[in-house]
Amino acid sequence: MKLIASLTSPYARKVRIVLAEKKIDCPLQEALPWVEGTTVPEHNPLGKVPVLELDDGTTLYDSRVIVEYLDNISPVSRILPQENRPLINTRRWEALADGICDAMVAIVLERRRPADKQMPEWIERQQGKIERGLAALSHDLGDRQWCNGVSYSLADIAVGVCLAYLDVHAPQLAWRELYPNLAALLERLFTRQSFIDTQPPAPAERAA
Ligand SMILES: N[C@@H](CCC(=O)N[C@@H](CS)C(=O)NCC(=O)O)C(=O)O
Repeated sequence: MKLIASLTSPYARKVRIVLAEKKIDCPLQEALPWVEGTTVPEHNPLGKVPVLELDDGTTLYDSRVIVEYLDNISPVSRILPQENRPLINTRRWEALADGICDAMVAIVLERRRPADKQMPEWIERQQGKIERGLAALSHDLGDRQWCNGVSYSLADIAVGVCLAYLDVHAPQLAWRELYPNLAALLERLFTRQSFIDTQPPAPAERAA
């Protein structure tokens, strides 16, 4: 089994954290989806990372499918609840956190276009998703220690990865002042080795 991923993708980071939490050994093959001649479409017709290649050559995508697969191949540190209601609740957190990342990625890509081709209304639309998404995350977390209330789960991993991604690409967003409960959650998450070990490379070292 190997993980095909970039070190900067928040979706790939979610998978890398799950691998670490579940103590699954899985080599990483670095692949950059945006560079000329990228090999990512050979593994995923959508041309996106992460992709998990199984020993029989089967490829799994996207990150949500991969994390479910990983949680089921090892009983160590289950990150998905077994019962339907808490499971769906966890998936809902993940959908929201991933959706905020989608909006941030869309802004990053738009800003890479020549200045005269960028669409401010498109960027504003994505910013609205991020702002409303953060407000919903904070509201739903309330004063609980973990997103699901009782224990650490995939919901916390997805939210933590999302907040850390915003820190890299939208440092001007004062989300910590607006939502101290999210700030406290991220601080708690960064005491975990899985979050520390999967930090993206500093901007100067970024390939893409
Ligand atoms: N929903 C997908 C999103 C994956 C995704 O958008 N990955 C980005 C990197 S952050 C990518 O590979 N984009 C290349 C493209 O869209 O062509 C997942 O969770 O895996």
